[in-house]
Amino acid sequence: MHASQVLKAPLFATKLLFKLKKQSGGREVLQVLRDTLGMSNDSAIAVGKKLKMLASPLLAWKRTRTRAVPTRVPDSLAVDGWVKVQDEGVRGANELVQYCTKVFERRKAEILSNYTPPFTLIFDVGSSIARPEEIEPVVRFCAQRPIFDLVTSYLGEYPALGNIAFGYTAPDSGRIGSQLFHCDSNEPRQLHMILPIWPIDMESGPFTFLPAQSSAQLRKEIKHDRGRIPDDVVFSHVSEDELIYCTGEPGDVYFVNPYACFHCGARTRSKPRLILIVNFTSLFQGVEPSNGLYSAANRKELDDGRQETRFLLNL
Ligand SMILES: O=C(O)CCC(=O)C(=O)O
Ligand SMILES: [Fe+2]
Repeated sequence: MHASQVLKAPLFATKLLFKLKKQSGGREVLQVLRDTLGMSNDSAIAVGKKLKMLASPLLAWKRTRTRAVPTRVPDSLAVDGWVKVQDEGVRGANELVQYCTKVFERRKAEILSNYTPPFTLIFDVGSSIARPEEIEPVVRFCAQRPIFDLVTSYLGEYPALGNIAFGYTAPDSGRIGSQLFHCDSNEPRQLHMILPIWPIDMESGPFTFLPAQSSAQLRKEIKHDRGRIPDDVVFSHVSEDELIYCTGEPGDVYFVNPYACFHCGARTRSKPRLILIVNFTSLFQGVEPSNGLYSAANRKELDDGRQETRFLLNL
């Protein structure tokens, strides 16, 4: 190590501490631990999470006191990292579908002209939310008790909203990026909520995943740490009929842990796909997304005073 690096270290550490206190800085931790010191991705994100919790002990305590939540986690979710919602009392899925369809129709020309595979993201969330009122119905849907409680029980802490991806994919879309098998390797305890806005069948590129137990086995066999995996590698270890395809009708709701389950999607063939994928995650996740709702500068505009919403948005 150079003398100049040694001198800079305290400044780096101080800046990092301030970032960690604001639930950011995970990328820097990863860079040092994984990329410089050679730690595995999993260990590095675990340390990142610990550091964030240590930097905000009161907040960490508040968000992990979840004993009051009565919901039992269904077996398939507990064991295999996924569930298709049946009759857990979830309301408003059809209304949300109608709403999303309307948004698509209203902005169709712009969405189609901006399209690049694997999808155009229709809600514009970056470091701030371009049109907070546009995503308000989605946040309200996520904050309803059956969903909030189920996710809380699974995560073991109150969830924060990460990305909300309302995505359009044109037919015959190809195979790049998230169309290849991968795990979202930033946080072990997270869930995607997957909702078809248009009907999804095998022609319209369903979200496709390998359940958690088989994924764990595959991870071990190929010594996977991170990154995308070519199909031929996956299928030399796994039979195609082990995969689960999130096909279905508008308003169906799936939950899948995208860390525990290898997945890919948007491999459209003859039909386009319109889907809503919302990520529920830990506020202290090892590596934070650049477009997470819980860190968007103007998320306060979505505050409706309800406790669930406030947890989801980190208000
Ligand atoms: O487009 C898809 O179905 C997969 C997207 C994906 O990998 C993800 O949301 O984590
Ligand atoms: Fe993914």
